[in-house]
Amino acid sequence: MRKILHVDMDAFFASVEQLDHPELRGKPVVVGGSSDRGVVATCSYEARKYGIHSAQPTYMAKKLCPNAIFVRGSHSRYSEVSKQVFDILYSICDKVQVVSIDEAYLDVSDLFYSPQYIAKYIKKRVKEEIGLTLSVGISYNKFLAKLASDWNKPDGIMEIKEEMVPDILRPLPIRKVHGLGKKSVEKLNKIGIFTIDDMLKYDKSFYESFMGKFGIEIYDRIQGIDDREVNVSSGGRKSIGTENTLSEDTDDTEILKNYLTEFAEKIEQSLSKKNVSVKTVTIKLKTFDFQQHTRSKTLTHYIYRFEDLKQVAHDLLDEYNLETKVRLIGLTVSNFEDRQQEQLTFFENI
Ligand code: TTP
Ligand code: MG
Repeated sequence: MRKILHVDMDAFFASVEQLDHPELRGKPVVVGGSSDRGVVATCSYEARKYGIHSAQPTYMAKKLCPNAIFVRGSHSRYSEVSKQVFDILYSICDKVQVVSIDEAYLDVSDLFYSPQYIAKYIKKRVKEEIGLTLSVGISYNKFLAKLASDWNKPDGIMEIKEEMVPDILRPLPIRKVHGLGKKSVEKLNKIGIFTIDDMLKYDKSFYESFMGKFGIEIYDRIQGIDDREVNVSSGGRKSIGTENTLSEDTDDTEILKNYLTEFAEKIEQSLSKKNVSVKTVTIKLKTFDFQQHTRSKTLTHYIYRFEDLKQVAHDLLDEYNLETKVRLIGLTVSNFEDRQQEQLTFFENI
């Protein structure tokens, strides 16, 4: 039995806005076209209480909650945070399939730790290193894991075990069947099929004639069967990094260097797990006014040892003329190379 996690950020765009603009925290925030002709991309959980939701016309959202704060949002910022989240996932597990800007599947079958433990660990790291919450679904296939991540949102963990199927599936509305499009849902509704229980009354051939080959897959799915693999996203991971928002803005280089030292230690561990070296080291600083600055160095040789990573990071900070206070500091490495080569030389030297 496989162990699959589905990770999905909570109210993603809206949560990033609340992270970057503390005055929005605890408030109904709507991200999307703020003109009346626009639609809602997403909204904070505070706004959902009023009935606001994704894809709803903005004018309707305004009617439901006139006090809601409407923001246009910044896609490049969301991509940046998304990358940070996925970097954490990649540092935990090699089998990560990114499926959208805020969700991914992980196949953790081969990891030593239990899926519950890994789920808690992911949540803790994303909360501590980025400042956001997410929900994790755990099960033995992708369909059930995705269903589970939606179960206890926000900030939830839910596991669907084999013995819970089919009882947990039966009462669900058919729109919860991942893969059933809006049109199919409407068609099925028209002939009196509203829940998975209703769906189960028809056999495989019905779905085959209804939807073709995909119908067979859907038929399996409503019984909790889903053999789809977690496909490691193409290109895989291009960098490893870690960063921290400081508890207090500072321009003290000693404090900042301590952070870089700590990050270099973490990165050394990740590099060792993957058995790779790197050639490019980047430091990132976000100043108190949210301006982001990066400084990067590509070396002529590959490194992976803590001391080397730390040294390059400290040098980069020294070269950077720190004139303003910093609110966030990060360290990233990229340009990977397998360490195999080095090990060979090591053995040859014995
Ligand atoms: P979702 O994961 O569907 O929604 P969410 O993260 O905002 O809320 P939650 O998961 O807690 O229910 O989508 C992720 C992001 O994708 C979302 O923050 C904004 C964007 N999005 C749109 O722009 N338009 C849409 O119609 C939807 C559904 C999402
Ligand atoms: Mg989400």
